[in-house]
Amino acid sequence: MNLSHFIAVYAFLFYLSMCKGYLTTHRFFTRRTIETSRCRSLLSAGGTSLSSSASSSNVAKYTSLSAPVSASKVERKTFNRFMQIELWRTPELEALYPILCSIEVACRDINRLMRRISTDNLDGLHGNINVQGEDQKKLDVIANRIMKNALCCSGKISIVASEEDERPCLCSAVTDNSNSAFSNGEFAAVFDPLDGSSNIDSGLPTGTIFGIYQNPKYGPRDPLTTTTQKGSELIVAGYCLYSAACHIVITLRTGLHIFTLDDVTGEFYLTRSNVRIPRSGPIYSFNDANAATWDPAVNYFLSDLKTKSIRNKSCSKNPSARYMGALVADVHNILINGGIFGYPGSKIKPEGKLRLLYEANPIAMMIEEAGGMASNGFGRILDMPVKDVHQRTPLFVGSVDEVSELQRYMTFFQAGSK
Ligand code: FBP
Repeated sequence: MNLSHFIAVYAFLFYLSMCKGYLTTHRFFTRRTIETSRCRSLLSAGGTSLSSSASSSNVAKYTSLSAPVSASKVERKTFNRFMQIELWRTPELEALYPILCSIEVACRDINRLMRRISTDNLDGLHGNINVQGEDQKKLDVIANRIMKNALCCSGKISIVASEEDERPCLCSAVTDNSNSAFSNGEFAAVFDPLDGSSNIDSGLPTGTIFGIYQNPKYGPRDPLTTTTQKGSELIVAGYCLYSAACHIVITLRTGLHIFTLDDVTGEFYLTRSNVRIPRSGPIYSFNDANAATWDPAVNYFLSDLKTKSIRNKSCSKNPSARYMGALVADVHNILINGGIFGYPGSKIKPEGKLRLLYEANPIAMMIEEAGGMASNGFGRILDMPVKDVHQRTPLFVGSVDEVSELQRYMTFFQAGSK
């Protein structure tokens, strides 16, 4: 091979690589232009203008709505698929699957209604007073019906206890069907169908809280005994948050997992698994308006927290108050960012406002599963005996550093007052 041949071959190879480089860049820019124009048409449909800085990140995000299925979408696990695998791993809990599916369907239905409150005239009062002495909202009643039907029709639940009902009831009564499938279920469910009812009419976050117990193997299977088991007996606990996004947060005692509703596909997808709450965090969530009626220990704790004289090494951020008036929303914020939520007892109501069975217990189980702590100020919520379905308890829940500090203040000042 002489020099001219060598130069000719080299020139040809160089030409080839230039062609390849051009094609790739050309293909890249063409796709970017297509995506950007598709995104612009999507957003202009939504009447929003794109600032140049926002465009790149949003484009990628928005285009996922209508672009052909990208690799990541294929891998997303749906709630059902995740639960199938989870229960395959714990065969003794396999019977839970229809219950979990019915909870997912019920939460999706309630979420759909939450988004139609004003358009479908679902706001306002229903006209009844519930067992708590509260005016029932229309959606309290509807959500209660949706949850009861969904759980009882799973065929695995025999007894349900709801915040909105005076007494726990048999599923055969709920479904008005004496078919044994509705009374032989081996599980019982407790739930608050719509938590944060005071937020409904203003469209602020609300939620549904639920807990599942195994029916006692021996002894009477009467609704009261079955549903008034200690929180430590819960086998499933979860809540669904109806807010900017709709999340189901759930544990089967195998880690705490978050599923988010994709409004386009209508599916709940796993978005966070084995969630861990920060050991300490900046958020404190208390309804300060009641401070004058609280145990002084709570006020000392909060003032030291605010003045940073309680500062845990594991959190350098400044303390920050957040209170949304819905237990689910406030606890979800604490779960993600760390800190403490508290609804203390007061001089008028030493047992506080929140209900042990279907609010405090499920929340406590989830927070403990995420590495946090749940206390009534002096001890573990999950160890509290349940004497009555609508029994109330002071609740302090969140990061270990803050809740254990609160408990230390309560014990110290209580000891001091004796
Ligand atoms: P319900 O709405 O289910 O009755 O729940 C009680 C609740 O709304 C909690 O969600 C919330 O943490 C608390 O009461 C708010 O109470 P307050 O308005 O007294 O701060």
